[in-house]
Amino acid sequence: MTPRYACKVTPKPELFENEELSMETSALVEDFKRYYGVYLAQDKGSASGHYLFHALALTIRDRLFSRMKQTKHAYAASQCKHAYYLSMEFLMGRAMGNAALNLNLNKNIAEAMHKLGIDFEELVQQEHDAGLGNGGLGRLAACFIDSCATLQLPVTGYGIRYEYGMFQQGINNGRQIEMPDHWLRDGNPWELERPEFTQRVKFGGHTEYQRNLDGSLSVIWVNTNDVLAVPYDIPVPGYQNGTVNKLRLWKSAATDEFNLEDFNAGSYTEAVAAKNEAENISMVLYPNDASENGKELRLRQQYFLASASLQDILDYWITAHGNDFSDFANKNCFQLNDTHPTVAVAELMRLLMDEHQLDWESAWQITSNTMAYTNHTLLPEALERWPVNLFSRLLPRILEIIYEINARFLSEVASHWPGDKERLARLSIIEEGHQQQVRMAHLAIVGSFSVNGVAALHSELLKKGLFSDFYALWPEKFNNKTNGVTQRRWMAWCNPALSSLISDKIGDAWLTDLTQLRQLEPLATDPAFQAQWHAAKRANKQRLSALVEEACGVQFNPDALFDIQVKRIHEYKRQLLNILHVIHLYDRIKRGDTQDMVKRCVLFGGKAAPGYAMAKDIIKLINNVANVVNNDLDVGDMLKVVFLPNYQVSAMEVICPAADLSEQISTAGKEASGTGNMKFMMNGAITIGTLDGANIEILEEVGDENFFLFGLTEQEVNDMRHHYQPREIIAADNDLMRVVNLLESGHFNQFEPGCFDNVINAFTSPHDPWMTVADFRSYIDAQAQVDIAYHDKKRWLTMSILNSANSGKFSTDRTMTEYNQDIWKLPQINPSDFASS
Ligand code: B1N
Repeated sequence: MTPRYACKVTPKPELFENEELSMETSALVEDFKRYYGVYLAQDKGSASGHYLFHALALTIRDRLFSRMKQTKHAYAASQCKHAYYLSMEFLMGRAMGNAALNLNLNKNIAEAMHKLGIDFEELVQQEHDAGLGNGGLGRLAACFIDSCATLQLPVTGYGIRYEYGMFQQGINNGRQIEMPDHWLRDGNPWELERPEFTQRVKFGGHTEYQRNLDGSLSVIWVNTNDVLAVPYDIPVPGYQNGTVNKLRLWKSAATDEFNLEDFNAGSYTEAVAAKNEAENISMVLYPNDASENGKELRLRQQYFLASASLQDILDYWITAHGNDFSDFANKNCFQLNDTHPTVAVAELMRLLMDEHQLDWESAWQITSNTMAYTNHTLLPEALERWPVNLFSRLLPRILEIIYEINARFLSEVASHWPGDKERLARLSIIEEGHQQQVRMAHLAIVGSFSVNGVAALHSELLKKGLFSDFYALWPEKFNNKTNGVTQRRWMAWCNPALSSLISDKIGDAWLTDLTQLRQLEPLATDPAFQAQWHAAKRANKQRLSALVEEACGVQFNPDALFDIQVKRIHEYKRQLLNILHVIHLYDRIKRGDTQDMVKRCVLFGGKAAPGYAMAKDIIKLINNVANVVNNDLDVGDMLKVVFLPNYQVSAMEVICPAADLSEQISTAGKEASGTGNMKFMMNGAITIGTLDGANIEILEEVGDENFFLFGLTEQEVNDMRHHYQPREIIAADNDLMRVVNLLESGHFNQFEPGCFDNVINAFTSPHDPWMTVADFRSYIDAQAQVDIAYHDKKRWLTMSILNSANSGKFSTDRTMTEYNQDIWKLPQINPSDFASS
């Protein structure tokens, strides 16, 4: 079994002094009993946490759905503009605690459960994470819709209801093993199936011209293999404001039309088996983060999401406006979460032209004024391209439309840069070559009125590099929207100790206006406040220690420095640099050179894409180093190292409140933004980091005396590339030489000789794109500064408080406000203003 992670909400004891229950608490008790005893047919003797969890979830769900209905009525009554967040991933994590907090039922529920002799904290841990995402991009989508609901913005999320989410990670002999995540096995109490809104999505077939009654020609897409898309709605509650928005996830299903030919030929079972192909579409999340998923099934998933969502939105429009689309672009906006749903550009054209008889110009006006594209990566391996022949087989009508979009676009390019053939080739949506490809990012930019990156540096690099030709053509489309995270989940819910301390001092306005935390600044050096801050942090460190002990069998000393790197395992994120530092510390301890060294507990966590061999080798290396270090008597508790298996949202809820040091050490220019960096900062961890992604903005907010900066800049990285000689750097640096010698001598793999050769060859090669060795010295020096700072408890606490105090910018409330002001332009709608009698 993979471990489950606890996240505690400790109700204050004074809650229970009054035996008299409030109306709300009594209602919760009654509803719970009814669900448990009647609906789930359990009695007191039943010991299964499963039923207790479900009874409480259903109790909470009633309250969510009634508000969701009111919110929907308010949006309809106001006839306001609406935005749709189209994303292949929504990494929601657990819902119960968040719902309790946002409905302001935390106290009542704890009270009601206490009355029934149930521990709310334990119940919360029964919930399986909804892991419908890989990492940052999917979790960002979840934080976005949380903030939109809190800001009372009419925004709906559209995604896929994968049967299997992100795989569960186990560790066997230091190596990652993957296990299926059948998260729906025990049922999902938070969703509501809406079969009446089922859509049909076409695949395959071919196109034909058809002459209309008026003599004009139109295109029909025929002989298709259709798949049904059945929606499931999940409530997205705002923070104590009556708004509950909706996340609509599509499940694929076969049509009832059996292949009659097969059936008549006696192949009944074969005909039924064909259903599999349809049902496969929403079966599994592709587990690749920031790298391409060039499989046919993936393109099917993308089109399935785009087509079902757009048809759903058009149906809703037609119910109110008939076939009049003149106001459609003023009332709708689609935000594309990376290129993954970008086929929506062509699909909206198809629906408007082929299904609703608009001409090209009108359809293009609508499409290019409603689509907005967010780019999340500069890594070339993550840029989506689909072979033209795959497109023509799977989506022939869509390919025709893409060709036409491209032809019209290229003629615009030709008149802008007459005679510039190379630029034409560079900009084209179709990449020529031995196999033609559709460049999805180009389709997204051409089809959208807004293109944004996710941190200041990233957005600048898009304009300067990857998209410079597009920027020259349409500078007005480009903008930056620095990412954020929701402080409701990432402070209030997961760090009650720190949150109640903060609220005691400055009130609780920070829950919806994170810049309020700045009021903590004057308290940063206050000894009494520091003592309370330290106590909260220490309690959180104990909570994490218990988890580490249970999952890894290693004891973390809560007074040691907690040094943490949790994120997907990827070479550009440089977990390798971190483990080289660990080996360096180990080497120093073995040499007796422990002057100024602090006790450290180093925690790694994260999943490697199943096909990414180097990332998996890095996991193995971390585990082997951990094994040697943790079992060396000379090391004692000076240094402990663990790889915590199965890192996921609910694990981060325990990890980030306990961190002292946040490792954000990617090669400059490679991490688009990062969002874990923000969760750590909010919870009072200090960052050791490079000038990359949102680190730069974190540094700007907190000041360089409260941040451990190291490493080459993006410019320096690119300059050094041409004359990079890691072996020379190693030879000139004694500490690094000793680390590399330890690795090459097989010290960490005595029973598996050679198993780290690939890793060693990669980082010592002059072609290492991640330049790990180039940043070693400056990283080690910055880590030595960390030790000096941690020795000085008062200084460290000041830094910690100032990090939290200056994290206000990194709330998704700010991010969403900017998306809304610059891109969506939605009104705020308060459902209570539209309450119907
Ligand atoms: O998106 C996050 C950023 O904070 C991270 O820096 C960035 O790496 C991440 C293909 C991706 N970029 N691209 C992906 C995910 C899944 C997939 O199939 C690419 N994820 C990011 C939020 O902006």
